[in-house]
Amino acid sequence: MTHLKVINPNTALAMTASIGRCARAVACPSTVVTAVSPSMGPESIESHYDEALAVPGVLAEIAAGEREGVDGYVIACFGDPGLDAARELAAGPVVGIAEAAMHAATLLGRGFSVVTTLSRTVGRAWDLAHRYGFAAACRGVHACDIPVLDLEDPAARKTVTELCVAAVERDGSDAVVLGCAGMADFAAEVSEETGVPVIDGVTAATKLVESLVTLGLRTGKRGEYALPRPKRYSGLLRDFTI
Ligand code: 2AL
Repeated sequence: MTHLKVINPNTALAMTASIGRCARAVACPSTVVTAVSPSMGPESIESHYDEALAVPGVLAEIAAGEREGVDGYVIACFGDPGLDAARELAAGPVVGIAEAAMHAATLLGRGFSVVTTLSRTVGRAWDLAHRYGFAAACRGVHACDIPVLDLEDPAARKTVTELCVAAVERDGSDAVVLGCAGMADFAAEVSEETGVPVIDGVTAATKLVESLVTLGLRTGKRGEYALPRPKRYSGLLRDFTI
C-alpha cells in the first residue's frame, strides 16, 4: 500500500475535499490518498504574502506526515509554496502541482499556455516556468481575474473555459496548464472545448508522486535537501524546532 498526502496549502476545506476527490479518481486502488489543509494559514493563496504565510502550515503537515510514515506528498497550490523546504523534511518524494503540470505539458506538446486566477499571480507562474526550465515552452500566462474561492461558482467554469480557448488560439499552444488547484475538476470540460490536452496539476502530481514511490525513488538527502541543521526557533515558530 502507498500512502500519499495531498496538502492543500490554503485552509478552504471545500477546496481540499475537491482536491482529494480529483487525486483519488486517478490514484491506483492500492494507494491511500489523504487530503489535508494546514491548521493555520490563509483561506486562499493569491499573493506573495499569502504564499509566505502558507508555508509554515505546509511544513507542519509534512512533519506530521513523516511521523505517520507517509510515502510521498503533493503540494496542491500552483505557487508550489514551500517546495524546497518540504523536500528537506520529507524522506519520500514531494512534487508541486505547477512543477508536475509543466513537466506533463512538455511531454505532450511543444508549447503550453497557463491560465491562472488573478493578474497578480502571473509573475509567479512565469518565475516557476523559469525555475523548472520551461520558460521557452511556456507561450503565455493568462489571468481570468477570478479570486480562488470564487472558482466554485458555475459561471467561473465558463469564464475559465473561454479564456483557455482564447489562450490556445493566441499563443498557438499545444496544451493548457490550469493554474490553480481550485480548477482541478475543470480539465475534462476545458479539454473538450479547446481540443488540446489540458493538465490539472493535482492529478498530474498525484500520479507523478505515486510513480516515484512505486519506482522506489526518494528525495536525495546527500546535500541541499538533507534535513535542516537543528537550531532554536523562537516565538510563534518555536514548535518548528527540529
Ligand atoms: C492558487 C492555488 O492553486 N490555490 C490557491 O489558494 N491559490 N493558485 C492561484 N493561481 O491563485
